[in-house]
Amino acid sequence: MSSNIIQFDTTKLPMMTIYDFPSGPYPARVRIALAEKNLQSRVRFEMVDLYKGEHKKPTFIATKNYSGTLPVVELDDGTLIAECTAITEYLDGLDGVPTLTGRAPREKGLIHMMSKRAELELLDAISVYFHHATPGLGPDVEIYQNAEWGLRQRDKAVRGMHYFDGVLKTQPFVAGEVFSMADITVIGGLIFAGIVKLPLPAECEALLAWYARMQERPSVKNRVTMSEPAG
Ligand code: GTS
Repeated sequence: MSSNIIQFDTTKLPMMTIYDFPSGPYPARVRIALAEKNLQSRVRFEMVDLYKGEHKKPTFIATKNYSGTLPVVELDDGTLIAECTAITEYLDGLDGVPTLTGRAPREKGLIHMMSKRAELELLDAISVYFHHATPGLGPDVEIYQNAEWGLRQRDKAVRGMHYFDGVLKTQPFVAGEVFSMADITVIGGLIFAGIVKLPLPAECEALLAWYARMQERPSVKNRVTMSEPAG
């Protein structure tokens, strides 16, 4: 059977700049997507130091991202795209394989639902825990903290881990039969869990096994250095 996959020449694409923080869990989502799409060569990274609060400086807010978060993609025509889901959509739309956000309506719907759920129930919850109930980015950046809210979000994230464990007991990937943006979002959540030392419950065997498998992927393994092609 002949393959109908058309080789996509990514080197023809213009360069983009990504403002990010190399070890951050949200930037990891975009770094993984870039490597999965084999787009590493089209990117120059510009580090914004979160611990120095560079992402909250008026100039960054005014000229890069109103929300004061990373990552942000700047295209060669000056267009700015923030929000990991939007960035992943953009990168996916540049074509090439694999598809991370789905092609058919049903697949797209499931991937977006599960990715949003991974944000709500896991990644964003851990982020709130980090910023509110731990020293977070330090006193100069964390100007308002509400520890009780942070701890509630930590508990929500642990419930989220059990939820995704249940999902992965019945299917190999977060949104079904293939790797997608939804897997990347859960990976981001578990990277953040590692940073805040929130352990994955031992009984979440399916989630643990899936995460071990995910960490074998070159896109995940090499996300900080971006040193090797996705393979
Ligand atoms: N909804 C945003 C997205 O999906 O891009 C959230 C982005 C986000 O929270 N990014 C983190 C950030 O800017 C980066 S990292 O913590 O993962 O490195 N945090 C800084 C802050 O002050 O919230």
